[in-house]
Amino acid sequence: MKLFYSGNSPYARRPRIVAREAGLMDRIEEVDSGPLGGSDSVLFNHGPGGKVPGLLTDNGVYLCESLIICRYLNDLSGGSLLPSDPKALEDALHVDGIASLLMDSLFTRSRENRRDASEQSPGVIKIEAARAGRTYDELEKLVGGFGDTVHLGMTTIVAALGYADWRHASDDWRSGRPALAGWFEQIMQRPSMDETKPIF
Ligand SMILES: N[C@@H](CCC(=O)N[C@@H](CS)C(=O)NCC(=O)O)C(=O)O
Repeated sequence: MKLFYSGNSPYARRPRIVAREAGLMDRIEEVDSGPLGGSDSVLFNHGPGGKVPGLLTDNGVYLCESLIICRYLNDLSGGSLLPSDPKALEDALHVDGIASLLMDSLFTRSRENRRDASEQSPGVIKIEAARAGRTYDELEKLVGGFGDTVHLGMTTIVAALGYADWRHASDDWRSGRPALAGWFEQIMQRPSMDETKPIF
């Protein structure tokens, strides 16, 4: 399989962590596809999106969208990154949903911040900053209930918070959220998290 990514993409980081945690790296070649956005990108050989991540399966099928790729990798590993207990599964999906919306919110605001000033929407920036703040607070409440076993929701939190450190350092998400900060520091010791962290 080939996993198309770019170095600091939080969306691409998700399946990159999942592939490592699921023990699938011996079956995956990671293809650095940056810089993104060019009309001649190699990504257009595989579909209309031109985005990372993308996964070319051994059957030659191209999968896009981080959620779908993570689901596929989890299935390939026999479901190693989602609990089988029904209530624990709901809890893991609950966390993955919240972390996903944090990632979308952070990404939307970052893209807005990088637009030319004449094209920026202060309204969007304000709405997304408030959404991110609420989401950090919710994760602070939830993190105490996490066990030691890594699941998909945790991988998404790491990708989102790592992106926040890069693009939204002024959010200072650790401030007033000691449980989340401590959990993040701990989980970043794992090779899967460390090897994929953004460089800035
Ligand atoms: N919903 C997509 C979002 C992926 C995405 O927006 N990736 C960005 C990089 S972080 C990208 O490839 N941007 C290139 C472009 O917009 O042309 C997912 O979950 O995979």
